[in-house]
Order: sequence, then structure tokens, then C-alpha cells
Amino acid sequence: MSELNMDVNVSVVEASSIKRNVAPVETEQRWSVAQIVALFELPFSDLIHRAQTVHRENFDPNAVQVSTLLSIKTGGCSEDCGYCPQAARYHTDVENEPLMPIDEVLAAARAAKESGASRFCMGAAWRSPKQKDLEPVLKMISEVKAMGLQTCATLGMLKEGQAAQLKDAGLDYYNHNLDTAPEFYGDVITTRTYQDRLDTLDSVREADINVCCGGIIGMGESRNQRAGLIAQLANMERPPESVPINLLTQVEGTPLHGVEDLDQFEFIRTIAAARITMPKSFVRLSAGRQSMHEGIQALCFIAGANSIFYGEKLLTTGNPEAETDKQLFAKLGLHPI
Ligand code: SAM
Ligand code: DTB
Ligand code: SF4
Repeated sequence: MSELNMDVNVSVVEASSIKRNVAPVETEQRWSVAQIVALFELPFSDLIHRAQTVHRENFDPNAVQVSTLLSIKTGGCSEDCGYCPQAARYHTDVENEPLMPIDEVLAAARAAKESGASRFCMGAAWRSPKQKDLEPVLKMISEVKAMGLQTCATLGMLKEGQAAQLKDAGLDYYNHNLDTAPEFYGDVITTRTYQDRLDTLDSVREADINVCCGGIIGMGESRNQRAGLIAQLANMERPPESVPINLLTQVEGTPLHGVEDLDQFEFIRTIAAARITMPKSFVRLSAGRQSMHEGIQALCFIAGANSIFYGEKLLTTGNPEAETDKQLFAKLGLHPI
């Protein structure tokens, strides 16, 4: 077990230097990719036991944070993210919709609160928000916050000063995913770099907004690359407060449609690796729950997932019905927070 010792500091090359193609910068890291691969290689029940132990040391093991998502601006996005049904260049069934009027957003937030969500996450299919787009979103954030909900937004890359405006409006969390390991990233997205994403995450941190950052599993990446994504997240100066682990939802018309399905135990292993390496973070079992039997979801919770998206829709694709989730929580003795 010595290669799994969490306290060992090892040097790895910073992703930013790979991307910029400059001399590698050696930094002290908490977790090497090799150590995380070694977690993945543990016998399944040893890995789960270890993840469950870490989970119990840090959280109420039966409490699950519940967030509801709303797409406030849908489709027509200029980016080429290979998984995304909202990219304008792919021919999917998604219908483009302009920014939603504020009263509709507030009605959805009210319904989410009544249904038991504690956080409301507003997503927009933008590369980055223009100032004229940001203004109405700031108003949405302050009004949702005034309802007593935690607020989260995912609006793409942020420019100088925008994170501070979001903070002033009352934003609690900003979601911006790294999506995958640096070395697989270019196979999935070419219209913005890994470093662009790290820069947005830095602005969010500087503005003192909680970071929600994770990725997508099942895009054809290798196990090393899954471990590479987890290493990026776990080695951040401050790991994200919230780590969404999405299972790719394959959508016809996107380049990643038809990629080989990932074995579901490998997904659970990824959740466990996230829990062990980021003991204080909420790990969110995110996209993909609709395709998972409840037994698989239960294993994800046992492996340390303690947050979900709740409500029958994610952004454009489906999610389990709220009633189905209530029944699952009752069967497992979980309670929402
Ligand atoms: N446009 C903004 C951006 O990309 O930063 C915000 C919204 S974007 C849809 C938010 C995240 O949803 C992506 O970074 C990706 O991780 C996730 N996502 C999008 N499509 C997905 C899919 N088909 N399956 C799983 N996750 C997906
Ligand atoms: C995240 O990591 N997953 C959510 C949220 N952040 C914005 C989005 C999942 C999107 C799944 C595809 C869709 O519904 O369009
Ligand atoms: Fe656009 Fe975001 Fe979809 Fe990428 S993930 S295509 S940036 S909406």
C-alpha cells in the first residue's frame, strides 16, 4: 500500500506548461497520476472500502446535496465540444432558444425549492458571456439568492472583472469543468485551450466564489487519462468545493455519439478516486444517472458521491424524475441537504 500513501509529495509536470509547449514547470503535487492509477487498480471492494472510510471521516455518509439545473440559454453555441448537443456546428435535435425571461427562471427556481433542491444552477450555451448578456443574469442570480436558494452558474469563460460582478450579485458557485486530462483534451475540444479553462477557474477563485469543477468520463479516454483528470482537480492549490463527475450522455449528431460505452464499474471507480483524493469536496454524481440502474447509483453513493442533479432535465437531456429520486433516497436511507 506504500505507493498509495496520500502524504507523499511528488513532482509532476504542470498541465499549463504542456499546453503552452514551454519548459516544464516542476511543482509540488499532492497526488501523482501513477498513485491515482494505483487506486483504480485496487480490487473493487478494497477501493470502495477505502473511499467509504474517507467519506465517513469527512461527511455525514447519508446526506446528499441536491441541485437543480436550468438551461437559461440553449443551443447555437460557437464552440466545438465533441460531446455537446448545444454546439451550433453539430446537427442535433436541440432547438436554439435565446436568454430566458427572468420571470420564467424565477418560476423554475421556486419550483426547484419547493421540490427540495438547495441549490439552483443556471447554465448558458455561451463560449463566454458578453457584458450585455451578463447584466440580466446578474439580476437572475440576486433574485434566486433572495429566495433562499444557493446559486450556481455555468456561463463559459469569464473575462476580467466578470467574476467579481457575479460575486457581487450573490453567486455562491461557478461551474466550469476541465472535462478531461490535458493530453486527451485536444481530441475533444479545439476552440479553447486547457489553459483558458484554468484561467477562468483562477478568476472564480480570486473573486471568492466556490469552484464547481469536474469532467466527463466515457468519452473514449484511457484509465490513465481518467486518473489524469482526477490528478488535475486534486492537485489544485485549493481543490474544487464541488466536483461533478459526468458520464457521457451520448447524443446523436455529436462527434462522440457511438463511442464505446464505459463499463459502469469503471465509472464507480472514478467516483471513488475523486472521493479519496478530494476528501473535503462534494463529489457530484452528475450526467448519466438516467442510464444507470439504481444499484449502480447506490454503489456511487457508497463510493463517496454526495451530490446529485435533481429534476427531470439536465440542460437539454433527461435526468431521473424527482419522484424516482425521492423513492431511491427512501430505499437507501439518504436525506437531501
Ligand atoms: N457553455 C458553458 C461551458 O461549456 O463552459 C456552460 C455549459 S456546458 C453544457 C457545462 C458542462 O456540461 C460541460 O463542460 C460538460 O462537462 C457538461 N456536458 C455537456 N454535454 C454533456 C454530455 N453530453 N454528457 C455529459 N456532460 C456534458
Ligand atoms: C456539469 O458538470 N454537468 C451539468 C452541469 N455541470 C452544467 C451539465 C450536464 C449536461 C448534460 C447534457 C445536456 O443535458 O445537455
Ligand atoms: Fe458550448 Fe458549453 Fe456546449 Fe461547449 S459545452 S459547445 S461551450 S454549450
